[in-house]
Amino acid sequence: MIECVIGLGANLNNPQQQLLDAAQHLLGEANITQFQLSSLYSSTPMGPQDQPDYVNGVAIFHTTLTPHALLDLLQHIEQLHGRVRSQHWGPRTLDLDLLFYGNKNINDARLTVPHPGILEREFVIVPLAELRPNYILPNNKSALSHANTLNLRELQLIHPGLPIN
Ligand code: ROI
Repeated sequence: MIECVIGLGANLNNPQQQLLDAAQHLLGEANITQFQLSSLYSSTPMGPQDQPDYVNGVAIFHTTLTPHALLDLLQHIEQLHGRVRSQHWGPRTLDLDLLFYGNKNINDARLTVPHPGILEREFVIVPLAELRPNYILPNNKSALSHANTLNLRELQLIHPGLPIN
């Protein structure tokens, strides 16, 4: 069993519901246990500003899936929710990013883990710090101490977390 952290994001078609549906899907997977979902936060877009605000959260769970099998599952769930891969850094109905896979480092054509953008993304670090304040990040700081160094921009809690099982 490996403990994984994923980031969830959406900014189209009722984004909060997209995230809750994705969480329900993951929760129902036979190869996933101990699933926890953070609170959901609204956040202003990083990157191009001519798009709606995002809803973001983080999920932590245990899995027996390999990293690539988990990536396949995440992409399958994105497809089910009608993800349109249009422009780079553009709006999307559902984005599921594999942030951490245990303490493994992965670098290949499909996967970079830990996810390279994590430290700059308050919409990832704050929900992670909520679930695991002592989670050690790639800069060797805890999630909570790193969260306290970030500009929180417009991050706002909009939905409480689900202590699912
Ligand atoms: N901005 C925010 N706030 N949240 C995201 O999930 C997000 N995802 C993206 C880009 C376009 C980088 N901006 C984002 O892919």
